[in-house]
Amino acid sequence: MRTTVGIIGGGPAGLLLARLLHTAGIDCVVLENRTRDYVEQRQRAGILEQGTVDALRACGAGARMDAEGLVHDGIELRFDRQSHRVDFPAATGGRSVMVYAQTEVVKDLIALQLAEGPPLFFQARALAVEKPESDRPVVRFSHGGREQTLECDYVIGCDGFHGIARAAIPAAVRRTYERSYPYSWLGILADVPPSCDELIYARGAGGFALHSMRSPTVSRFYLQVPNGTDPADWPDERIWDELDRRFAVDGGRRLARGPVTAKSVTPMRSHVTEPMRYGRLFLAGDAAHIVPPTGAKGLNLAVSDVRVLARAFEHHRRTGSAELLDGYSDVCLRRVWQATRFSYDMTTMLHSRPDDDAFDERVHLARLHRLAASGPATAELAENYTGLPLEEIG
Ligand code: RFL
Ligand code: PHB
Repeated sequence: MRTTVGIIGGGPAGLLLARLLHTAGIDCVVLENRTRDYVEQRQRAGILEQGTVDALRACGAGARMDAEGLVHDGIELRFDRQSHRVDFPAATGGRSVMVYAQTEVVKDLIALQLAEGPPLFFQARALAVEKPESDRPVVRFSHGGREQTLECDYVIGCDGFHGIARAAIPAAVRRTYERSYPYSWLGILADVPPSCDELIYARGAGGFALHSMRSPTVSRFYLQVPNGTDPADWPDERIWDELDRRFAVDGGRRLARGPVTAKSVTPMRSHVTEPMRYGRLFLAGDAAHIVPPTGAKGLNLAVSDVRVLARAFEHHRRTGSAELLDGYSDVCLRRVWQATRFSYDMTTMLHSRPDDDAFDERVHLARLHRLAASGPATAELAENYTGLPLEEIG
């Protein structure tokens, strides 16, 4: 098989890139390891930045998002048994976010791609990227029980944190920066209307908790738990009791409870690989970087990477200049490090480390009080949460 751009991975990064290239008239092929059903059901992100929303609309994937997504103009911070609202439009000159699940974004992009192209193969597992430094890199993959090759002008690794593309950058060139955190998130989905209008991020007794939502009838919750936690140790009643404890505010009400339909534990990690390009191999999304989910940045970073990349391919096709392709890694990494810093700050401020003492606790609370009380501190959170504009990262 032969194509211009070979894309490994049919998650949000790979699917959106394929759509953007297709609308720019550049041919590509997507290889996805899993089945369509698996990819569409994988529970992950829920918050789309303004720029992500705009990009989905612009490429024709915004109709259901606009009909079913929930526009949110703020979040609530809870600590010290009190709640404080962060008003996004007031702090950012009008920006907001959209609550629309990653599962739905992926369904919309897959439906478009199967209807209009370019080719998308499920259960096609990339095995290796060969000759990335040459003009004709090759992806070796297995599909339909046999090994095949995809010859490309360019290869894009959109294959997530556990993919194979990153390893094709020689170790002598590749640098990684990592931080793991001494806690994980227990995430649940529940068939119950949300007990709030906006997301609640809480630093409560016993640690962090987050109240999010998927729709007017489905709620999503996360609880900080120790690393290595087995979800089986958290029966539903224990989860609801702990959520009530962590969200408790003076004069507040208990959460509405309902059937828990999914339960899983996610470790927290920061990881950045540099550079994001080697020869004709480019990395995008989780293949190049992971952030802890506290800042809701992972999916949005994947989207901004592929927007930058699609623009560079389109510019190359129109002008013959490789200037934007050459700048891809530097442009993306500036944004990636801003999101890494923001996610790190949100995570450390809102979680309790097992070794925190009373001094640490007071410092974390002081940071939160400052955030709630100061215009510039609030604006800093709001600008990062709603998403820094693509062009304005220095
Ligand atoms: P994905 O989604 O991991 O997709 C990679 C795809 O590549 C496939 N693949 C291969 N295909 C072929 N050959 C191979 N050898 C392959 N190896 C892998 C995989 O099957 C998969 O389909 O990466 P992508 O596209 O870069 O997208 C990144 C996002 O999925 C991720 O950053 C977010 O989910 C992170 N995240 C959040 N991001 C946000 O922006 N807002 C949020 O509110 C948010 N909440 C979250 C999150 C992630 C979470 N978890 C579970 C880590 C909440 C959680 C709990
Ligand atoms: C989610 O709804 O899954 C979600 C929302 C906000 C986050 C992380 C996850 O920061």
